[in-house]
Amino acid sequence: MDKFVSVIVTVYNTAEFLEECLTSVTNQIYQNVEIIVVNDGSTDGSAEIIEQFKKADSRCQSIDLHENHGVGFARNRGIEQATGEYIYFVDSDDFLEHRAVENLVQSIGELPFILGRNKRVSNKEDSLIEIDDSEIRVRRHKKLFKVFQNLTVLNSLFSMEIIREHSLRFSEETDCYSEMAFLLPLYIEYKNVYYVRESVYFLRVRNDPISNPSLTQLGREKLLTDFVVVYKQLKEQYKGNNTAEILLDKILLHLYRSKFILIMRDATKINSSFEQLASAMERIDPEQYKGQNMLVRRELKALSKQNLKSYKRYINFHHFARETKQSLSSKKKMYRQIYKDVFLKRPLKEKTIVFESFLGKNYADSPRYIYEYMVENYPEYEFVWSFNETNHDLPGNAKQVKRLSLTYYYYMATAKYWVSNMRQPLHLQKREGNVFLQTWHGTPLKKLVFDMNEVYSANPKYKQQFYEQSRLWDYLIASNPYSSDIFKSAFKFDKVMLEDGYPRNDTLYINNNSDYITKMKTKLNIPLDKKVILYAPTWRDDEFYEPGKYRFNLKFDLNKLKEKLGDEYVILLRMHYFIADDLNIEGYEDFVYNMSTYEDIADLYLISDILITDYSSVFFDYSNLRRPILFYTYDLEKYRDQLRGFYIDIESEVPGPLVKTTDEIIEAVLNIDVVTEDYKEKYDAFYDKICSWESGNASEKIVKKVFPKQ
Ligand code: C2G
Repeated sequence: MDKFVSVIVTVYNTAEFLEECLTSVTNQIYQNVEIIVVNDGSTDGSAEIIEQFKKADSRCQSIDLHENHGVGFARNRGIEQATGEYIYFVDSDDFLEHRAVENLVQSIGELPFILGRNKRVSNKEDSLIEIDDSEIRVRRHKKLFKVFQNLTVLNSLFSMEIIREHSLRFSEETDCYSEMAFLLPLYIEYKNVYYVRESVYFLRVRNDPISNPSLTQLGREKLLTDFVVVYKQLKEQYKGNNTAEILLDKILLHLYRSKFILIMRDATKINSSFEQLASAMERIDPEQYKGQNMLVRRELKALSKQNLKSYKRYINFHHFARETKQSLSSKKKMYRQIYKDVFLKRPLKEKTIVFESFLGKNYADSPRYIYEYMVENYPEYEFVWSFNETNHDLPGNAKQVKRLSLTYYYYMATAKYWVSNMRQPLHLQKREGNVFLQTWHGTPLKKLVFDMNEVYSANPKYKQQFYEQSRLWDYLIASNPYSSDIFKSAFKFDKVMLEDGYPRNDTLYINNNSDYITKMKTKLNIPLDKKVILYAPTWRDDEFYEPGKYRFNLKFDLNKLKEKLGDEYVILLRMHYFIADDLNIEGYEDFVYNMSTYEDIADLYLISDILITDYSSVFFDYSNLRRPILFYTYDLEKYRDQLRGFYIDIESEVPGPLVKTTDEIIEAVLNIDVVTEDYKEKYDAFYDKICSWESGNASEKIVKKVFPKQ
């Protein structure tokens, strides 16, 4: 076991992943390695991390390229410096299972190269796998082309002798597909390719392809451009070499069907991509596409003959046929198809507005107050509300449509205006003239989207999808300067920020009087002789049944609370709209009131004397009332340090005490006047920071900016 291995790690702006990557390399149980880290002109903190590893581990050395040249160039420099008998490549955003190299070295024997297993990971759990390597088996890949088409050199051990013999090098002209030049000679020469399942390499699926994409996330057009360069170059170089030409043609066909054809779905991109694709396709041997279906064969023929007109005819029909087939498979897909092919072609209704709050769950939040102002003052508009259940009680003559029904799609396609407090479904398209007023649903404490620094996420596409969805927003409401700054970075929002306060908070100024409060308490059957504590916590990212359905159980002792506070207070429980659990309050009916399904939390703010929350944005709004707030933060460390991260220092900046137990809650409530006095200064400062734009007429100001009158 004395084979000396050169591990080549190429780095370009991957500071957030690099430590995990290099740790996994230095911690390999196979120790007989040199680690050559090629810094390909990184401009983030990568260089410092590399230095730390060099200091800590004498096997680490680096090559500093000063300027970014691309991974092919960087790997070639690594090969030139390598002194090992074997080469092993690593990408600096990935990481290795600790036996990855060991299991390859053990298995390679006299083979010129051997492959391991690459596993994609998008969250921590994906990398927690059991590997049984009590018996390591070397297996032969049955389908040579299937391996080649992966076009990867990762988690493979290559003998240096073979690299020299075939002068294996990566292409340096392109960012993507530089591996083709390195791999092709091997696949021509060796018809048998072997692999070891027990060697595992983790390919990280990056969750922020907008701020820092990996090469494969650069987009299909970039992939096409680079592929065509490498393909043409290799076709020229291997002219007459039948095996090489077949492999190259197969790759082109494979990529056409899996990636490039999708570019051609977009009418605005066909013209520019056609030429590139055609210039590759005219070099393909028509024999190679005999196995394709008739429609694809026609497309390929049109491409190779540079006939754009007939290509467009075939490709449009191809996409139409595919979508129609899909649309027949479910009602949901059929609606989307009708939306796209029929409704979007109907004229835009200049005076129609679709409103939605909390994904159709409530008649609440800023869309509600904007609507109510418009019902009174803009009767010439047609109003539509999107709800999950169409039985809401609302003023005016709005049409209620069931979210994601055919009627919903009809209005989403034809209404000029959308007003919503959350993101819209990804498949909705914005058409010319359409105006989207995004109200958002809270001043942020918890870090949002692009400010979330998590390396793993529940949905690896979250950031990309958020980015796409938020590009459709024309107006965004920020209720205070603090939110305005955050939204610009967290959402990468650069259109019109409306800085007039929150429409949803107007009611806190208009209805903060005893008549309204008594009326509300009576309506909700809350005893008039009791003071009210509102408990409104947020949700936890890691406690869920399924996406969108979160768990919550009360973490305080209701018995104790009732015993100590029951004479003077009642408690209103208000769960976040993501919480699926139905809270059990049996036995506490005269003390605890479950208000989780009540439409609008603003009424609950108005009737309560004290708010207890945790990390929910509700306390920002509640502070408009200048009433006492307690922060029941029993899981602060976990929530702040592992799950989210905060924009403000919760321990020093919020306008109330952090309490961690039932006893501390009771203590604070019984001494609420003292708490109020103690926090007066902080509360005032907080109020100035958060509530200075609120005036009770945000709805009016915003409506006047967005909706033209007659
Ligand atoms: N909400 C509610 N009841 C709760 C919690 C929240 O009615 N128990 C409503 C409030 O209007 C609150 C909004 O939902 O402002 C957002 O809830 P948060 O708990 O702040 O959490 P989240 O939905 O993740 O939004 O910028 C704000 C963030 O996006 C937070």
